[in-house]
Amino acid sequence: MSMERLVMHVDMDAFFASIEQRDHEEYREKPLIVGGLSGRGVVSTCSYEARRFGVHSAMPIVRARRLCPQGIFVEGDYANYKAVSQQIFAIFARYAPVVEPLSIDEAFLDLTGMELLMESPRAYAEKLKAEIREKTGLVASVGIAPNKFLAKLASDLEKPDGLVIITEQTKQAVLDPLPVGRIWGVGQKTAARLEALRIRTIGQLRRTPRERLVRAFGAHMADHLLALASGIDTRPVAPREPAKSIGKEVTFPTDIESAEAVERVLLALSEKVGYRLRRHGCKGRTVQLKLRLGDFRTYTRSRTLAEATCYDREIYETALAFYRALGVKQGIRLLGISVSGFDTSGAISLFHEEARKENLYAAIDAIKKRFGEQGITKAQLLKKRDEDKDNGDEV
Ligand code: TTP
Ligand code: MG
Repeated sequence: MSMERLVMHVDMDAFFASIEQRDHEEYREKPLIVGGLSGRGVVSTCSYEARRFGVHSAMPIVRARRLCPQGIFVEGDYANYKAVSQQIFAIFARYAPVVEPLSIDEAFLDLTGMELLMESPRAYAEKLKAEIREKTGLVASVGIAPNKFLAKLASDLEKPDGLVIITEQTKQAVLDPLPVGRIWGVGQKTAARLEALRIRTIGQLRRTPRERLVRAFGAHMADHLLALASGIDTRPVAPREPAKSIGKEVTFPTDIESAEAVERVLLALSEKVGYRLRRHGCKGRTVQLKLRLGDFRTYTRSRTLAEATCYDREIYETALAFYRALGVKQGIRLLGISVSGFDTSGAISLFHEEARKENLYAAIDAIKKRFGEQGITKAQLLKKRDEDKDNGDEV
């Protein structure tokens, strides 16, 4: 028999916007929208005051302005948000032996076996919320449940400033009336397919005969849906293994010859690797170029930079210098770039220049997140993208 688990999910309320409201008195209690303000910019997030107008994350800024003309629009300061995130994670680390970060403002904490150390789960969550408020001036919402799916659902149920506990005894009553879209991993597509089967709520899903779901979704997906609809989720809370390197390589359908083509590929690869580094909050000191000729002879060159980087430009310039130094004359079959030697401190430099660069890349990344990695690419990569191969420990 397995021991009942106790999982906590913590998610900050309107994270970027709340930090701006904390730091600028004139933004408080106002509809505040944080996002890229350029023509193609999107909303990163907005204050709850702005949400009343229908504004939400990933919405084009242009549309947000139309919905909420009286709103205050700001670009945001990514370095500041990252620093606050580190403060919050330092607090999490003192509340649970195992913390699994999910994003810049949310994490799972495994409290299993700690029941005797706390007055009650609720009191423990209240203490955590109070400490976050005291140390950062910000508000978190918390969910506690026997598994990750229910804990994440719980933290969202009474946002902002929520604290919801779901138990084995209450889970069915909580789940049944909710729309299927609230199931983790059920996106608009799956929800529409369920809707076509006249399954709208989690309760209806739970009571659907398995065979019917198997016919529509296959056995694997059917079982997954039924388990979650019953509030069953066995995934453990696991600290992320920190990646050791992040890289990207591409094999060409036909060997490439011209220096111009090589440079274009190196630029595209640098942009991908830079984006991934930033998404994982990593900076690395060592940049490596891998180059394989048509006859399979393979060369790698790496260099350790004076300062760790996560920026496309620096990665590109290093890789390009290696390529030029190699003086290759034959056709090239494969090119790859990776960055390793990560900064463990994760500290963000406070120098102005550094902060400016981080903001610029944060804006680029918001667009990539919205439109996929192809959203912004200065270089045109080769036609045959499916030949691309990832390497490194991309999470
Ligand atoms: P979320 O936790 O999804 O959103 P939130 O904290 O702003 O609001 P909520 O109260 O609903 O939790 O994301 C955390 C931060 O990540 C958010 O403040 C801004 C950033 N973000 C983006 O930049 N783009 C996005 O599309 C999303 C969803 C978030
Ligand atoms: Mg949040």
